[in-house]
Amino acid sequence: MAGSIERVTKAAKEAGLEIEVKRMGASTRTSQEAAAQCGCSVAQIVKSLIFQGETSDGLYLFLMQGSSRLDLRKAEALTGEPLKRADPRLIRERTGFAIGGVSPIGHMSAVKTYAENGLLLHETVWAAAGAHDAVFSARPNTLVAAARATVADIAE
Ligand code: 5CA
Repeated sequence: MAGSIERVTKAAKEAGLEIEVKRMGASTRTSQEAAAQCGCSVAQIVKSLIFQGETSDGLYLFLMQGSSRLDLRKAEALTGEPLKRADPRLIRERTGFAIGGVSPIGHMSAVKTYAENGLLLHETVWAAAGAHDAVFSARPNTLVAAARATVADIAE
């Protein structure tokens, strides 16, 4: 999507996070593909999962290790409402990102964000930068701060 990478770069800058967006020239749509391209473990890939509140209609972003699965019950306990997977078209409309390129930062409108505590165990993590072949690396604590994410135990 036009301007998506620029939005990520701008959001990083505004949060005081220095990032270098890398176009890999091959798909980084999935955690496995991204790990292969980045030469890191799947756990070091940040999955950006978007869910929608059944009651509020609002979107939530869950930042997970690539190797983890979101525990929906834990997630719903945090959000205080039942959650469902957001429709890809809705994700595009509200965040400005297409599935496979959803970034932890730079959304068109603010999204309430939670981060898996296990992400902080890594020295470096890699996240999507707004396109299906674009990534950036960061220290997890600075990325979590830039995303204004609440760190929690949300993995299965
Ligand atoms: N670029 C990589 C990592 S840097 C990436 O975006 N990975 S991801 O895990 O954050 O994004 C893919 C995720 O999108 C999948 O794990 C899946 O949870 C979600 N997804 C895939 N297809 C759909 C769909 N049809 N509807 C909603 N979510 C989907």
